[in-house]
Amino acid sequence: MKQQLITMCVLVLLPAVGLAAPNYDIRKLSDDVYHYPHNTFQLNDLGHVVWEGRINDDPGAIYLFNGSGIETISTKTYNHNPRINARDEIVWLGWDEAEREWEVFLFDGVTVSQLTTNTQNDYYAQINDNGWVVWAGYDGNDYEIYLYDGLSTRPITQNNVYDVEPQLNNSGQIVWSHGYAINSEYEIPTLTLEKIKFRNFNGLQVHV
Ligand SMILES: [Ca+2]
Ligand SMILES: [Ca+2]
Repeated sequence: MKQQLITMCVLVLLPAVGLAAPNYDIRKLSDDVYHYPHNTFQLNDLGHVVWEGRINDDPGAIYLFNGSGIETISTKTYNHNPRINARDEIVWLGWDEAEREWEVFLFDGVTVSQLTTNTQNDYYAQINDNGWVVWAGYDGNDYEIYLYDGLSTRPITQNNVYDVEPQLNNSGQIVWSHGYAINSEYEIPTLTLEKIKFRNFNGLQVHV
């Protein structure tokens, strides 16, 4: 699949003077943003931006524009898909080279911690403004939804079908794609195909 580099910019709307047209301040943040396959950057309500940069030819470092400067949150290679909340807390996926699978990492504004330590893939990490994190993790049989509430992690699902693509809001509600049984004829060749197939089967479920 084609890989694409884009330039990361942030636009700030400045107060208009009199009847003059609004002024815009466009600031270039980076020209090495990794844009594959998608969701490699995000803007929060503070006007701060997180993105996934590159180390050599690999996707890698996680960067944060904090309104005045750029912070390097992680320089580990193969970091991916950072998400930021309104408190500048960030989650992303980091590649575990030893086990060759993805883990979930959290930056709480001060330090980086690892929310998963297993030998299976974890995907789709999302964070709300309370610092709660959800993701989908493979349990050796199928995917389940997990929630970290700032103190501990617990499974939200426990079944024999694929549960993926979780999102959560600031009330702690979670929505995710609830897929087909593991004995289905379908495999999971890529994440892109996975999304389409799941939605064509059983639609969405909401956990309140
Ligand atoms: Ca993992
Ligand atoms: Ca499941």
